[in-house]
Amino acid sequence: MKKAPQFDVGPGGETHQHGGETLTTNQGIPVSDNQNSLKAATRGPVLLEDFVLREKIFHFDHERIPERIVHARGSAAHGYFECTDPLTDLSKADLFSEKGKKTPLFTRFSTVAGGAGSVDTPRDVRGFAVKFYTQQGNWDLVGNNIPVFFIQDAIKFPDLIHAVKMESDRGYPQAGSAHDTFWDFASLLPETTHMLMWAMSDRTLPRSLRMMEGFGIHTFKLDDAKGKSTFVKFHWKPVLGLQSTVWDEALALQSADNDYHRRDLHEAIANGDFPQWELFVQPFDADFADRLPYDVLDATKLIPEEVLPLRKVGVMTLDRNPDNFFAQTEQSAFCPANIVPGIDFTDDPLLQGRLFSYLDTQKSRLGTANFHQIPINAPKCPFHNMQRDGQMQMLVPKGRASYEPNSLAQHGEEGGARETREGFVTQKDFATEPAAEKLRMRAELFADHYSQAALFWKSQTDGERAHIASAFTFELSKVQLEQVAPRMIAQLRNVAEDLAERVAAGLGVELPKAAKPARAKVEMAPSPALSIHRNMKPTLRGRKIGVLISEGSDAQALAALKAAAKKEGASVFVVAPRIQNVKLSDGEAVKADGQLLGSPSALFDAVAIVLDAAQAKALSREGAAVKWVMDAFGHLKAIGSDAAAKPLLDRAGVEKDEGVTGLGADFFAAAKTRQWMRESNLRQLA
Ligand code: HDE
Repeated sequence: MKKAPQFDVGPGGETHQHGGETLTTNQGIPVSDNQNSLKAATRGPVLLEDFVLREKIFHFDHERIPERIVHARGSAAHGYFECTDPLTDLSKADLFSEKGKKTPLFTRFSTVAGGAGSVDTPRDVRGFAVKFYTQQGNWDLVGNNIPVFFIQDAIKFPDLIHAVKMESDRGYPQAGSAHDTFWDFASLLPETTHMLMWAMSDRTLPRSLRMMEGFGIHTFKLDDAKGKSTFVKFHWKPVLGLQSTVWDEALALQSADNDYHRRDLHEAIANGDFPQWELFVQPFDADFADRLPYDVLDATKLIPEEVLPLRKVGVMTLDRNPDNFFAQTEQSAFCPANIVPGIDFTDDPLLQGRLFSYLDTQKSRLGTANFHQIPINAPKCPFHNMQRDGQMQMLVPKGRASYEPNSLAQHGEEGGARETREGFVTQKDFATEPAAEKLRMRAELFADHYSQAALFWKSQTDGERAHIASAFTFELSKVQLEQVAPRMIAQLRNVAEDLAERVAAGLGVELPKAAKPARAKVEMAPSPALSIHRNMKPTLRGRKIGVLISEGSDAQALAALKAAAKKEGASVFVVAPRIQNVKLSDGEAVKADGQLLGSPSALFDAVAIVLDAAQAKALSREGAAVKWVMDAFGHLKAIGSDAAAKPLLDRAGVEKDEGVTGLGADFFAAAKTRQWMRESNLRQLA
């Protein structure tokens, strides 16, 4: 008989089924026929006795678990964190203790509003959750790609999410905030204003998960070995630099590739182009916090890098795709309460609410209090305690000691694990007074809703401001409740008059009276670090160049383009009207990577056109080719071509500018950035 399936433990501690050539049931019984159910006669009926059929269908019927109530759509990868600059002066956390120390981790990126099967590219905040498997237990830094949040107090979270998700009666829209209930809620809650500015900026349209920042958002604490605590904010910066798409391009991507971000992450890792982020901290003490005009326990506020510089701690590298989406990405269970000695919470009321929410949700999603035993969630250091039993218990705790204190060890039996001085200790919270009364209140400075929204606006380039004003206009244009847009614009007047005016003009409504602020705004100096345009890297690393070819394309020009792109660290995707057998000028028949109709230029960072004159003329009568070029121009991308492509460029309305180049070095220089100067001629932004 052939070998039965074997199980072993993978590099991440997961159990793999492998090696068995014989198909068996879950009980290990070899299966003789996987094509036909067991019937009483050739034409049936099917017999209840067919345990092979029943087991197979039973298991299939239970394949799904509840999706996450928020952040349902996500993509993840394994990797490691390498400490480059130890933090021993501030924290006793083991992962920050030594230069070169590596800690394995699992990172999941997500959108917030859409269901698990929704598209990757709606305008939405992105989750950025990292599970560090440290030697002192798991630390989950469950953050977002925006450094602030919509609300200040956990009690408003269900309202926020109910407002943004599909409307309760009609079940739409999926994955988008441009609808009545979201803006009804947001316009009534001025504390959302700062985050709305970010949400309406290009931060919510990332080009790639690999090209976005991440933030812990809340103020946390670091505890050193002597018991001293320091406040801290956590920041991730992508080594590839920040990069976003433009709105029209994001819309095009929704039809071009529903899995745009998931595919991009997976392919990059599969190709050995491992994405990396640097981890920074912003440490500060209580005196510093007291001097700020805002409250560091308010998650709608950030501390500009220019006010408090970042200190680098290490680098995260994602170098391994999940082996199985369900077992790892879907079953991963993050929890902000997973913390290790050396890192600690603060009294931020949003964080405090999160500390119990996530355990709860995992029980309802994964069905058992033993979800921590699922390999992706289990610590990679030893873990022992007196907890026992429960559904899906996978461990086999030995001995009688499931209580403590016990004296079994003194009498020669296994006594079980005990507490340690090295264990997690909550440091005295030096920031807040012990509560004199029990209050349902917020601290005074939480009432400042506009200072940092204005700071964000001031810190953007003109082009970015136009995008923000246009996004507000677009989203509010979708709102049918007439009271909402004026109410929102009334809030925006407290952020910046010109923003409010532009949105009102864009919607064609009268400028309403400004909303009465709960607290006067303070002036803050602009923070260039908050702009994407100012923080993009002029690089082709990690970027994709689309090349349009057809019959008779110049083989040499194509080869030269590919070689130059490779040198710059970019990948090349060849597009042709037909995939197979595209005969180049030298007679060689090549295979394209994608067909023109299914590979719109929105998928690429820059495009090149390598066509002979006859083909360029023929394609100028082909809608898909004209749109390919027109969109590349409209999405502010570099377009490289030679003179032969002119009929196609003309038909697509391409006007000569710095981004419309030949096929040589000029193309590669232009391709490293977006052609922002083009935008004001192309669309009427608010
Ligand atoms: Fe979450 N959040 N959240 N959240 N959150 C969840 O936990 C919740 C908040 C964030 O890739 C849920 O496992 C409450 C802020 C990410 O699996 C749930 C509050 C931030 C992820 C939950 C917040 C986040 C979640 C749903 C207000 C940025 C995805 C499924 C107090 C710092 C993690 C799950 C992953 C997931 C609750 C606010 C980020 C329901 C009650 C602020 C990245 O427990």
